[in-house]
Amino acid sequence: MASYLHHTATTIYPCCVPALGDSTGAGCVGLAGANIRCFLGFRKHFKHQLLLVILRKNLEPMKPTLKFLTFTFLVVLFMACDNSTENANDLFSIEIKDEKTTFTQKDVLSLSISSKKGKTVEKVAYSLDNAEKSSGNSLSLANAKMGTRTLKAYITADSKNYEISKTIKLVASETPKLYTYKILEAYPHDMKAYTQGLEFENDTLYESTGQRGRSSLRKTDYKTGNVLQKVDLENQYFGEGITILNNKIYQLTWQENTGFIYNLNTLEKTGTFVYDRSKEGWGLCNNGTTIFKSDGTEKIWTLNSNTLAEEDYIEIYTHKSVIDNVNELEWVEGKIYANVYQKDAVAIVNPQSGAVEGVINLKGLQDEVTQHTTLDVLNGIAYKGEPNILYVTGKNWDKLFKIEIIEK
Ligand SMILES: [Ca+2]
Repeated sequence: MASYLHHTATTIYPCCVPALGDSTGAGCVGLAGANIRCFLGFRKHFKHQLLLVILRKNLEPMKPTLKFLTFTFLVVLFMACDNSTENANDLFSIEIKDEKTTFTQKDVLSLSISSKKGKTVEKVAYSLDNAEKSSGNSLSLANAKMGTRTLKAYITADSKNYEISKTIKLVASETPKLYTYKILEAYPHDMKAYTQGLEFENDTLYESTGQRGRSSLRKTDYKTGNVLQKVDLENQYFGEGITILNNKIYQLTWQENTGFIYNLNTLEKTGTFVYDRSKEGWGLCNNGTTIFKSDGTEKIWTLNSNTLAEEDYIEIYTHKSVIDNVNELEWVEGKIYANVYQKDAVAIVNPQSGAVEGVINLKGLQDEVTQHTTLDVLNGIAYKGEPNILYVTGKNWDKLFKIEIIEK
Protein backbone atom coordinates (compact mmCIF):
# COMPACT_ATOMS: atom_id res chain seq x y z
CA MET A 1 0.00 0.00 0.00
CA ALA A 2 2.75 2.42 1.01
CA SER A 3 4.68 1.59 -2.10
CA TYR A 4 1.64 2.21 -4.28
CA LEU A 5 1.00 5.53 -2.61
CA HIS A 6 4.56 6.65 -2.95
CA HIS A 7 4.71 5.63 -6.58
CA THR A 8 1.44 7.35 -7.43
CA ALA A 9 2.37 10.47 -5.57
CA THR A 10 5.79 10.60 -7.18
CA THR A 11 4.32 10.17 -10.60
CA ILE A 12 1.43 12.57 -10.42
CA TYR A 13 1.91 14.82 -7.40
CA PRO A 14 5.59 15.20 -6.61
CA CYS A 15 4.87 18.02 -4.14
CA CYS A 16 3.00 15.57 -1.94
CA VAL A 17 5.81 13.10 -1.71
CA PRO A 18 7.46 14.41 1.49
CA ALA A 19 4.25 14.32 3.45
CA LEU A 20 3.13 10.96 2.18
CA GLY A 21 6.46 9.22 2.00
CA ASP A 22 7.24 10.42 5.50
CA SER A 23 3.98 9.33 7.01
CA THR A 24 5.26 6.47 9.10
CA GLY A 25 7.93 8.56 10.77
CA ALA A 26 6.65 12.11 11.05
CA GLY A 27 3.12 11.18 11.88
CA CYS A 28 -0.07 13.07 11.27
CA VAL A 29 1.27 16.40 12.51
CA GLY A 30 3.63 16.36 9.58
CA LEU A 31 0.80 15.44 7.28
CA ALA A 32 -1.44 18.18 8.64
CA GLY A 33 1.37 20.67 8.18
CA ALA A 34 1.89 19.76 4.55
CA ASN A 35 1.14 22.28 1.89
CA ILE A 36 -2.63 22.45 1.42
CA ARG A 37 -2.18 22.73 -2.29
CA CYS A 38 -0.49 19.36 -2.23
CA PHE A 39 -3.40 18.00 -0.28
CA LEU A 40 -5.83 19.36 -2.85
CA GLY A 41 -3.91 17.54 -5.54
CA PHE A 42 -3.70 14.43 -3.40
CA ARG A 43 -7.43 14.05 -2.76
CA LYS A 44 -8.26 14.20 -6.43
CA HIS A 45 -6.99 10.74 -7.17
CA PHE A 46 -7.29 8.65 -4.05
CA LYS A 47 -10.18 6.86 -2.50
CA HIS A 48 -11.54 8.16 0.78
CA GLN A 49 -10.85 4.85 2.48
CA LEU A 50 -7.21 5.00 1.57
CA LEU A 51 -6.84 8.37 3.27
CA LEU A 52 -8.63 7.18 6.37
CA VAL A 53 -6.25 4.21 6.65
CA ILE A 54 -3.28 6.57 6.58
CA LEU A 55 -4.86 8.94 9.07
CA ARG A 56 -5.72 6.13 11.45
CA LYS A 57 -2.19 4.78 11.33
CA ASN A 58 -0.67 8.17 12.04
CA LEU A 59 -3.13 9.11 14.74
CA GLU A 60 -2.58 6.00 16.85
CA PRO A 61 0.37 7.26 18.95
CA MET A 62 -1.29 10.58 19.78
CA LYS A 63 -3.28 11.75 22.82
CA PRO A 64 -7.06 11.32 22.39
CA THR A 65 -7.93 15.07 22.35
CA LEU A 66 -5.23 16.00 19.87
CA LYS A 67 -6.06 12.91 17.89
CA PHE A 68 -9.73 13.94 17.70
CA LEU A 69 -8.98 17.54 16.70
CA THR A 70 -6.42 16.57 14.10
CA PHE A 71 -8.64 13.90 12.66
CA THR A 72 -11.61 16.31 12.48
CA PHE A 73 -9.47 18.99 10.80
CA LEU A 74 -8.21 16.60 8.17
CA VAL A 75 -11.59 15.13 7.43
CA VAL A 76 -13.21 18.59 7.11
CA LEU A 77 -10.35 19.73 4.87
CA PHE A 78 -10.68 16.62 2.79
CA MET A 79 -14.43 17.00 2.39
CA ALA A 80 -14.15 20.71 1.57
CA CYS A 81 -11.59 19.93 -1.07
CA ASP A 82 -13.76 17.29 -2.61
CA ASN A 83 -15.90 19.89 -4.44
CA SER A 84 -13.09 21.25 -6.58
CA THR A 85 -12.61 19.96 -10.09
CA GLU A 86 -9.66 18.62 -11.96
CA ASN A 87 -7.83 21.08 -14.15
CA ALA A 88 -9.16 19.86 -17.46
CA ASN A 89 -6.58 21.83 -19.44
CA ASP A 90 -3.88 19.61 -17.86
CA LEU A 91 -5.66 16.53 -19.17
CA PHE A 92 -6.77 17.55 -22.66
CA SER A 93 -6.07 20.06 -25.39
CA ILE A 94 -7.97 21.15 -28.49
CA GLU A 95 -6.13 20.44 -31.71
CA ILE A 96 -6.90 22.31 -34.95
CA LYS A 97 -5.84 20.66 -38.19
CA ASP A 98 -3.60 22.98 -40.24
CA GLU A 99 -3.66 25.56 -37.46
CA LYS A 100 -2.84 29.13 -38.54
CA THR A 101 -1.90 32.34 -36.73
CA THR A 102 -5.12 33.97 -37.93
CA PHE A 103 -8.37 32.63 -39.34
CA THR A 104 -11.18 34.24 -41.34
CA GLN A 105 -14.92 33.71 -41.64
CA LYS A 106 -14.22 31.51 -44.65
CA ASP A 107 -12.49 28.89 -42.52
CA VAL A 108 -14.06 25.71 -41.22
CA LEU A 109 -12.08 24.31 -38.30
CA SER A 110 -11.30 20.61 -38.24
CA LEU A 111 -11.07 19.80 -34.54
CA SER A 112 -9.90 16.95 -32.34
CA ILE A 113 -9.03 16.38 -28.71
CA SER A 114 -5.59 15.34 -27.55
CA SER A 115 -5.63 13.37 -24.29
CA LYS A 116 -2.45 14.20 -22.37
CA LYS A 117 -2.87 11.77 -19.47
CA GLY A 118 -4.28 8.75 -21.25
CA LYS A 119 -7.94 9.31 -20.52
CA THR A 120 -10.30 7.87 -23.09
CA VAL A 121 -12.47 10.50 -24.73
CA GLU A 122 -15.99 9.14 -25.11
CA LYS A 123 -17.83 12.21 -26.36
CA VAL A 124 -16.98 15.77 -27.36
CA ALA A 125 -18.86 18.88 -28.48
CA TYR A 126 -17.46 22.29 -29.43
CA SER A 127 -18.65 25.88 -29.29
CA LEU A 128 -17.29 29.29 -30.19
CA ASP A 129 -17.84 32.17 -27.75
CA ASN A 130 -20.46 30.17 -25.85
CA ALA A 131 -22.67 29.79 -28.92
CA GLU A 132 -24.70 26.63 -29.40
CA LYS A 133 -22.64 23.46 -29.06
CA SER A 134 -21.78 21.50 -32.17
CA SER A 135 -21.24 17.77 -31.81
CA GLY A 136 -19.38 17.32 -35.10
CA ASN A 137 -15.63 17.70 -35.46
CA SER A 138 -15.87 20.67 -37.79
CA LEU A 139 -16.81 24.19 -36.81
CA SER A 140 -17.61 26.92 -39.31
CA LEU A 141 -16.35 30.43 -38.57
CA ALA A 142 -18.86 32.00 -40.99
CA ASN A 143 -20.58 33.98 -38.24
CA ALA A 144 -17.59 34.55 -36.00
CA LYS A 145 -16.56 38.03 -34.96
CA MET A 146 -13.13 39.48 -35.60
CA GLY A 147 -10.43 39.40 -32.93
CA THR A 148 -9.75 36.92 -30.17
CA ARG A 149 -12.43 34.26 -29.96
CA THR A 150 -12.74 31.46 -27.42
CA LEU A 151 -13.15 27.93 -28.66
CA LYS A 152 -14.54 25.54 -26.05
CA ALA A 153 -14.67 21.75 -25.96
CA TYR A 154 -17.08 19.85 -23.73
CA ILE A 155 -15.56 16.43 -23.17
CA THR A 156 -16.83 13.23 -21.61
CA ALA A 157 -13.96 10.91 -20.72
CA ASP A 158 -13.93 7.92 -18.36
CA SER A 159 -17.52 8.83 -17.43
CA LYS A 160 -16.60 12.34 -16.25
CA ASN A 161 -17.28 15.69 -17.90
CA TYR A 162 -14.60 18.24 -18.65
CA GLU A 163 -14.55 21.67 -20.30
CA ILE A 164 -11.45 23.12 -21.92
CA SER A 165 -10.84 26.16 -24.08
CA LYS A 166 -8.38 27.74 -26.46
CA THR A 167 -8.32 31.10 -28.20
CA ILE A 168 -8.03 31.80 -31.90
CA LYS A 169 -7.77 35.10 -33.76
CA LEU A 170 -9.95 36.17 -36.67
CA VAL A 171 -9.19 38.86 -39.23
CA ALA A 172 -11.26 40.07 -42.19
CA SER A 173 -11.47 37.63 -45.08
CA GLU A 174 -11.27 40.33 -47.77
CA THR A 175 -9.01 43.30 -48.33
CA PRO A 176 -11.02 46.49 -47.75
CA LYS A 177 -12.44 48.36 -50.74
CA LEU A 178 -10.69 51.69 -51.16
CA TYR A 179 -12.58 54.95 -51.58
CA THR A 180 -11.58 58.50 -52.26
CA TYR A 181 -13.67 61.70 -52.12
CA LYS A 182 -14.76 64.78 -54.00
CA ILE A 183 -15.63 68.04 -52.20
CA LEU A 184 -19.15 69.13 -53.17
CA GLU A 185 -19.56 72.04 -50.74
CA ALA A 186 -17.62 73.79 -47.97
CA TYR A 187 -19.64 75.44 -45.22
CA PRO A 188 -18.43 77.74 -42.40
CA HIS A 189 -17.64 75.99 -39.12
CA ASP A 190 -16.67 77.45 -35.73
CA MET A 191 -12.88 77.46 -35.68
CA LYS A 192 -12.99 77.16 -31.88
CA ALA A 193 -15.13 74.03 -31.94
CA TYR A 194 -12.94 71.07 -30.98
CA THR A 195 -15.32 68.70 -32.76
CA GLN A 196 -15.90 65.34 -31.08
CA GLY A 197 -19.36 64.30 -32.24
CA LEU A 198 -21.45 65.17 -35.29
CA GLU A 199 -24.93 63.94 -36.20
CA PHE A 200 -27.91 65.19 -38.18
CA GLU A 201 -31.53 65.15 -37.10
CA ASN A 202 -33.36 66.03 -40.31
CA ASP A 203 -31.71 69.26 -41.49
CA THR A 204 -30.27 70.28 -38.14
CA LEU A 205 -26.69 69.44 -37.31
CA TYR A 206 -25.88 68.59 -33.69
CA GLU A 207 -22.30 68.83 -32.54
CA SER A 208 -20.36 67.97 -29.41
CA THR A 209 -17.07 69.70 -28.61
CA GLY A 210 -14.24 68.77 -26.28
CA GLN A 211 -11.46 70.20 -24.09
CA ARG A 212 -12.03 70.85 -20.40
CA GLY A 213 -13.59 74.26 -19.87
CA ARG A 214 -14.59 74.49 -23.56
CA SER A 215 -16.81 71.44 -23.97
CA SER A 216 -20.34 71.89 -25.25
CA LEU A 217 -23.35 70.46 -26.99
CA ARG A 218 -24.60 72.54 -29.92
CA LYS A 219 -27.48 72.72 -32.32
CA THR A 220 -26.30 74.38 -35.54
CA ASP A 221 -27.42 75.55 -38.95
CA TYR A 222 -24.86 73.61 -40.95
CA LYS A 223 -25.16 75.81 -44.06
CA THR A 224 -24.28 79.04 -42.25
CA GLY A 225 -22.31 77.59 -39.35
CA ASN A 226 -24.51 79.56 -36.94
CA VAL A 227 -24.84 78.02 -33.51
CA LEU A 228 -28.59 78.01 -32.79
CA GLN A 229 -28.35 76.73 -29.24
CA LYS A 230 -25.47 75.71 -26.99
CA VAL A 231 -25.10 73.99 -23.63
CA ASP A 232 -21.72 74.21 -21.92
CA LEU A 233 -20.38 71.30 -19.91
CA GLU A 234 -18.98 71.86 -16.44
CA ASN A 235 -15.23 72.45 -16.42
CA GLN A 236 -14.29 68.96 -15.26
CA TYR A 237 -15.91 67.29 -18.28
CA PHE A 238 -14.25 66.72 -21.66
CA GLY A 239 -17.06 66.33 -24.22
CA GLU A 240 -16.92 63.46 -26.71
CA GLY A 241 -19.27 61.67 -29.14
CA ILE A 242 -23.01 62.19 -29.50
CA THR A 243 -25.92 60.29 -30.99
CA ILE A 244 -29.64 61.01 -31.27
CA LEU A 245 -32.32 58.38 -30.60
CA ASN A 246 -36.01 58.68 -29.72
CA ASN A 247 -35.86 62.47 -29.21
CA LYS A 248 -32.91 62.19 -26.87
CA ILE A 249 -29.30 63.19 -27.37
CA TYR A 250 -26.66 61.00 -25.75
CA GLN A 251 -23.27 62.60 -25.14
CA LEU A 252 -20.09 60.97 -23.88
CA THR A 253 -17.30 62.46 -21.83
CA TRP A 254 -13.75 61.29 -22.34
CA GLN A 255 -12.28 60.04 -19.06
CA GLU A 256 -14.98 61.04 -16.62
CA ASN A 257 -16.87 57.73 -16.95
CA THR A 258 -20.06 59.74 -17.42
CA GLY A 259 -22.53 60.16 -20.26
CA PHE A 260 -25.26 62.79 -20.43
CA ILE A 261 -28.80 62.54 -21.80
CA TYR A 262 -30.58 65.62 -23.18
CA ASN A 263 -34.00 66.45 -24.54
CA LEU A 264 -33.50 66.82 -28.30
CA ASN A 265 -35.68 69.90 -28.66
CA THR A 266 -34.74 71.88 -25.55
CA LEU A 267 -31.20 70.54 -24.92
CA GLU A 268 -32.25 70.27 -21.29
CA LYS A 269 -30.21 67.64 -19.47
CA THR A 270 -32.54 64.83 -18.39
CA GLY A 271 -30.17 62.18 -17.11
CA THR A 272 -26.71 60.69 -16.85
CA PHE A 273 -25.23 57.23 -17.29
CA VAL A 274 -21.93 55.57 -16.46
CA TYR A 275 -19.68 53.26 -18.43
CA ASP A 276 -19.04 49.68 -17.45
CA ARG A 277 -16.30 47.61 -19.09
CA SER A 278 -15.45 50.09 -21.84
CA LYS A 279 -12.24 52.02 -21.29
CA GLU A 280 -13.20 55.62 -22.09
CA GLY A 281 -15.83 57.63 -23.94
CA TRP A 282 -14.94 58.42 -27.58
CA GLY A 283 -17.60 58.06 -30.31
CA LEU A 284 -21.30 57.22 -30.53
CA CYS A 285 -23.85 56.30 -33.20
CA ASN A 286 -27.01 54.19 -33.37
CA ASN A 287 -29.02 52.09 -35.81
CA GLY A 288 -32.45 53.01 -34.44
CA THR A 289 -32.45 50.37 -31.72
CA THR A 290 -28.90 49.83 -30.53
CA ILE A 291 -26.30 52.43 -29.54
CA PHE A 292 -22.67 51.86 -30.57
CA LYS A 293 -19.80 53.30 -28.53
CA SER A 294 -16.09 53.49 -29.24
CA ASP A 295 -13.71 53.72 -26.29
CA GLY A 296 -10.34 54.57 -27.87
CA THR A 297 -9.30 50.95 -28.33
CA GLU A 298 -10.10 48.53 -31.16
CA LYS A 299 -13.50 47.88 -29.61
CA ILE A 300 -16.94 49.21 -30.48
CA TRP A 301 -19.44 48.41 -27.73
CA THR A 302 -23.14 47.76 -28.21
CA LEU A 303 -25.30 49.51 -25.62
CA ASN A 304 -28.89 48.66 -24.78
CA SER A 305 -30.70 51.85 -25.78
CA ASN A 306 -33.12 51.59 -22.85
CA THR A 307 -30.69 50.84 -20.06
CA LEU A 308 -27.43 52.01 -21.73
CA ALA A 309 -25.85 48.82 -20.40
CA GLU A 310 -22.81 47.63 -22.39
CA GLU A 311 -24.02 44.29 -23.70
CA ASP A 312 -21.33 43.22 -26.14
CA TYR A 313 -18.57 44.52 -28.37
CA ILE A 314 -16.92 43.97 -31.72
CA GLU A 315 -13.21 44.32 -32.42
CA ILE A 316 -12.13 46.14 -35.55
CA TYR A 317 -9.80 44.23 -37.89
CA THR A 318 -8.74 44.50 -41.49
CA HIS A 319 -7.51 41.40 -43.33
CA LYS A 320 -4.11 42.07 -41.83
CA SER A 321 -4.29 43.86 -38.52
CA VAL A 322 -6.24 45.33 -35.67
CA ILE A 323 -7.44 48.95 -35.96
CA ASP A 324 -7.34 50.78 -32.66
CA ASN A 325 -8.07 54.40 -31.69
CA VAL A 326 -11.50 54.06 -33.27
CA ASN A 327 -13.07 57.47 -32.75
CA GLU A 328 -16.11 59.34 -34.13
CA LEU A 329 -18.84 57.05 -35.45
CA GLU A 330 -21.74 57.27 -37.88
CA TRP A 331 -24.37 54.71 -38.83
CA VAL A 332 -24.62 54.67 -42.65
CA GLU A 333 -26.96 52.24 -44.41
CA GLY A 334 -26.24 49.23 -42.24
CA LYS A 335 -22.53 49.88 -41.64
CA ILE A 336 -20.58 51.74 -38.97
CA TYR A 337 -18.36 54.47 -40.38
CA ALA A 338 -15.54 55.12 -37.95
CA ASN A 339 -12.90 57.77 -38.26
CA VAL A 340 -9.63 56.64 -36.80
CA TYR A 341 -7.89 59.09 -34.47
CA GLN A 342 -4.93 60.86 -36.09
CA LYS A 343 -5.55 59.21 -39.45
CA ASP A 344 -7.08 60.93 -42.47
CA ALA A 345 -9.25 57.92 -42.96
CA VAL A 346 -12.67 56.48 -42.22
CA ALA A 347 -13.12 52.73 -41.78
CA ILE A 348 -16.35 51.14 -43.04
CA VAL A 349 -17.05 48.47 -40.47
CA ASN A 350 -19.37 45.47 -40.53
CA PRO A 351 -21.38 45.98 -37.30
CA GLN A 352 -21.85 42.26 -36.70
CA SER A 353 -18.30 41.03 -37.23
CA GLY A 354 -16.06 44.08 -36.82
CA ALA A 355 -14.43 43.43 -40.21
CA VAL A 356 -13.24 46.55 -42.05
CA GLU A 357 -14.94 46.27 -45.43
CA GLY A 358 -13.84 49.62 -46.82
CA VAL A 359 -11.50 52.53 -46.17
CA ILE A 360 -12.20 56.10 -47.24
CA ASN A 361 -8.96 58.00 -47.72
CA LEU A 362 -9.60 61.63 -46.74
CA LYS A 363 -6.02 62.79 -47.15
CA GLY A 364 -5.79 66.40 -48.31
CA LEU A 365 -9.03 67.57 -46.72
CA GLN A 366 -7.26 69.21 -43.77
CA ASP A 367 -5.18 71.24 -46.25
CA GLU A 368 -8.38 72.92 -47.43
CA VAL A 369 -9.07 74.64 -44.09
CA THR A 370 -7.42 77.73 -42.57
CA GLN A 371 -4.12 76.63 -41.05
CA HIS A 372 -3.64 77.92 -37.49
CA THR A 373 -1.77 76.97 -34.33
CA THR A 374 -4.59 75.00 -32.68
CA LEU A 375 -5.72 73.24 -35.84
CA ASP A 376 -6.13 69.56 -35.07
CA VAL A 377 -7.09 66.30 -36.77
CA LEU A 378 -10.09 65.22 -38.81
CA ASN A 379 -12.94 64.24 -36.50
CA GLY A 380 -16.65 64.23 -37.17
CA ILE A 381 -18.72 62.29 -39.67
CA ALA A 382 -22.41 62.91 -40.27
CA TYR A 383 -24.79 61.26 -42.74
CA LYS A 384 -27.99 63.00 -43.84
CA GLY A 385 -29.54 60.14 -45.78
CA GLU A 386 -28.10 61.18 -49.16
CA PRO A 387 -26.47 58.16 -50.86
CA ASN A 388 -22.65 58.33 -50.97
CA ILE A 389 -22.64 61.77 -49.30
CA LEU A 390 -20.95 62.52 -45.98
CA TYR A 391 -20.48 65.72 -43.98
CA VAL A 392 -17.08 65.84 -42.32
CA THR A 393 -15.03 68.31 -40.31
CA GLY A 394 -12.21 68.33 -37.79
CA LYS A 395 -11.05 69.71 -34.48
CA ASN A 396 -10.91 73.51 -34.75
CA TRP A 397 -11.51 73.38 -38.51
CA ASP A 398 -13.19 76.47 -39.96
CA LYS A 399 -15.01 74.41 -42.57
CA LEU A 400 -17.54 71.60 -42.72
CA PHE A 401 -17.29 69.67 -45.97
CA LYS A 402 -20.00 67.95 -47.93
CA ILE A 403 -18.17 65.23 -49.78
CA GLU A 404 -19.05 62.51 -52.24
CA ILE A 405 -17.50 59.12 -51.57
CA ILE A 406 -16.11 57.51 -54.71
CA GLU A 407 -14.83 53.95 -55.07
CA LYS A 408 -11.29 53.91 -56.40
CA1 LIG B 1 -21.31 61.00 -36.15
